[in-house]
Amino acid sequence: MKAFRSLRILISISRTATPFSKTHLPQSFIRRSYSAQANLDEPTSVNGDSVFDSSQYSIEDPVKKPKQQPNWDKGYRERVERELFPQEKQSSEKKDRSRILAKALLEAALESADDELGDGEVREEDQKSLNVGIIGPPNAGKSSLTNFMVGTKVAAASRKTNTTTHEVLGVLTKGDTQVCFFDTPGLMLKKSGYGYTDIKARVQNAWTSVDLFDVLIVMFDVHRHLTCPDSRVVRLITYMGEEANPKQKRILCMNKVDLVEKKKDLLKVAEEFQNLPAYERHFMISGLKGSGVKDLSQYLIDQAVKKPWEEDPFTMSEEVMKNISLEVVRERLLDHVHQEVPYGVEHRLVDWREQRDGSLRIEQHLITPKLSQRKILVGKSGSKIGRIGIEANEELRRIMNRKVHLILKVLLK
Ligand SMILES: Nc1nc2c(ncn2[C@@H]2O[C@H](COP(=O)(O)OP(=O)(O)OP(=O)(O)O)[C@@H](O)[C@H]2O)c(=O)[nH]1
Ligand SMILES: [Mg+2]
Repeated sequence: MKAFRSLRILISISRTATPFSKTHLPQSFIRRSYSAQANLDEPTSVNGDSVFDSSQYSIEDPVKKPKQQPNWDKGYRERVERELFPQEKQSSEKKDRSRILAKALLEAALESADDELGDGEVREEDQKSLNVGIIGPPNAGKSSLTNFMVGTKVAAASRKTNTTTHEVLGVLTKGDTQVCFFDTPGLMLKKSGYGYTDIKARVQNAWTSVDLFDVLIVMFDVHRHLTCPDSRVVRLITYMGEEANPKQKRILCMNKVDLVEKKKDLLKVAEEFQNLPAYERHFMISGLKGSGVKDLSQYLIDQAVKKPWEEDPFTMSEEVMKNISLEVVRERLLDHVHQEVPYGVEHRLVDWREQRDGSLRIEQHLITPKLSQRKILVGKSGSKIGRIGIEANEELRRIMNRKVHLILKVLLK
């Protein structure tokens, strides 16, 4: 595990005196963990309907991945490049030509070209990094922004609240700079300053190490705030903006501006939060549609300091990919299964294996506490879990740019 993440886990485990520390659950329990084997002490029964197995469906294969290429779908990245760095894209062809020429000249000048850097590679001493945490109330759009910035889906986003259940990492690498985004579960504060009981453990996890981020984005849904102001949200924003932290820059992001019809209403909200000393900047953005995100990403890139990158810019780590596989299925689960059912499901990754033909075998178990919930999740003759499986499988194939054999089993606790 990388240094920053390891440090955060250590700190979150060792801290017990935070405002949210009533629960003494070790933080490592709250983090998503992966087991290589199914937990066999589960008294579960499986029938044919409750299993989705993608090998029984014909799902189109992604284009074969050429060697030395990123292991995700480049289409997503290209869209981000277009949205966030448009001029650079336009002149890239010209740049390519000059790069080829410069490279040829350099090669001629150097006796040995052994230490030459490949395209996109940056010497460790020239690398810049920034760790950015995104916090805010449920449904503010934290995960949507993370996905947009990163250029691929790393976190589930849904109109339902409490979609994100644990911290998710997304990485943007541009030139010599790498920005690591940490998307967190929605935070809520009661008048007492404590988190709500049901989500306390998650809130605690997100808060214990909030100070470690170089930049903290506090985000809220400005459209919702204009239509029905929520005192809990105001409390959170105010609380986070009251005291400046000399080691951390905090910025306020008013999200979902695309939904606000009268743009002058945005000024009202900006005025409402203008006298909070801890916020260095305010941004009005649409994390879903991308407006304002270019300025935000440029601001973040400018904050980066000389520090070696923690993540490989070309290859998603297995840890990140495993997490994406769970997030993609969770998003589909929230799309297709309603009310409280998806929230009670225990979701486990039980097998992750590269097959000889280069494809990936992913097996996940969805464990429900009640038989009735299991039936809902399975659907008539397996129709619901089948739908979830097909959609998730298609998306995983696109994201991972390879054939994925997805198996979902719905089990009873
Ligand atoms: N119109 C619009 N919708 C948005 C925007 N950002 C997010 N959404 C939608 O808002 C809903 C919630 O988005 P998420 O990204 O899941 O929000 P979140 O803050 O991560 O939510 P939790 O994980 O539950 O805390 C989804 O339906 C998104 O599509 C935006 O800028 N504009
Ligand atoms: Mg989320």
